Amino acid sequence: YLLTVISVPFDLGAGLRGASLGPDAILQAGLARRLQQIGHAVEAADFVRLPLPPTRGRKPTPPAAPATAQPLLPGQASTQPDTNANALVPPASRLKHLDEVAAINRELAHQVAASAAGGRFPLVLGGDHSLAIGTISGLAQVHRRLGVLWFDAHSDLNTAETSPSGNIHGMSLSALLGKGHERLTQLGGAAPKVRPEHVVLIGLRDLDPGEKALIAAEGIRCFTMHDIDMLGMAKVMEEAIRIVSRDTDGVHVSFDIDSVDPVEAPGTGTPVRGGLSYREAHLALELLAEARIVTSAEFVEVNPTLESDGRTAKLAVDLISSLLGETIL
Ligand code: DIR
Ligand code: MN
Ligand code: MN
Ligand code: MN
Repeated sequence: YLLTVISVPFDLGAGLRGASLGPDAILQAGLARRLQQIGHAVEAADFVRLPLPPTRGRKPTPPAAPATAQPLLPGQASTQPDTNANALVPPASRLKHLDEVAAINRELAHQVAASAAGGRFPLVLGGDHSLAIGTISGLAQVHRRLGVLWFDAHSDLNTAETSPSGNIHGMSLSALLGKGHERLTQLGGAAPKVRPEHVVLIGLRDLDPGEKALIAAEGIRCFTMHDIDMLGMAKVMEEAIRIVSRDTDGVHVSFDIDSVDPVEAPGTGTPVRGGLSYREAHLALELLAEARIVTSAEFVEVNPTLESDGRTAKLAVDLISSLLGETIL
């Protein structure tokens, strides 16, 4: 591969700060040297680092809530009528840091599209998972029918209406499927960026009610931790590879490090027990490397502030290496 390694130190899509330090932690854990050992020629010019979007301060004070607003219970959709004008547009207050998320993702879509259009393999280092909106929107400019493998403890299929948190990293996949706020769905091109039949989710174990409803309504293929326990990762990947390579012209791996069990990946903002083992995660990516179908990838949600020994960034380097062809023998 001719790689473009795109670092995006951005974390305003997540509920906790700190994933912005993920790219540097992954680079400091020795990514470049490992890629060279595998045989990829990576030069300084192949490493791009996005600047943070211009903001009026990292944490602007949110506008005061209207006096009639009721606090939302987790998972409860608002029953309040939207008093400001258009009831079809969810109040921006339920999409935290929408301006910043939109700005960074516009720039990321640009960079990814340029890399992919030049026949290169874009490798995005996050940053939080809201960045998938920019990555995949950029890829959609080059791949008309992109397959997506989404490794995650969560499904990231909320919208402003269903989100219990307002954090956009929990809404990125729905936005890419054309569901949600138009500033996310229309970013970097017309919606949808991917079709539900070309998407596979792997590692799921923490879903919100609205996400389950969307999975059922759209018929999105999911391999939950239960399925992985029952079938084994080899069988899961055989099926997943078949789905994402059928009638597609490229395959993207969107890897949320919280898909891996917190024992191996404690440095992440929303850890959930019962995740992929070290070997299950590696086997999945090794099988993808063997299948030679992957054309781009992103590794997100590494938050080095939540651990002391850097093991999650090191894990990310190991996983990226497996995806890009490192073998045991
Ligand atoms: C939750 C958590 N479903 C939300 N999502 C996370 O806020 O929408 N996604 N952590 O990675
Ligand atoms: Mn903001
Ligand atoms: Mn995610
Ligand atoms: Mn997640």
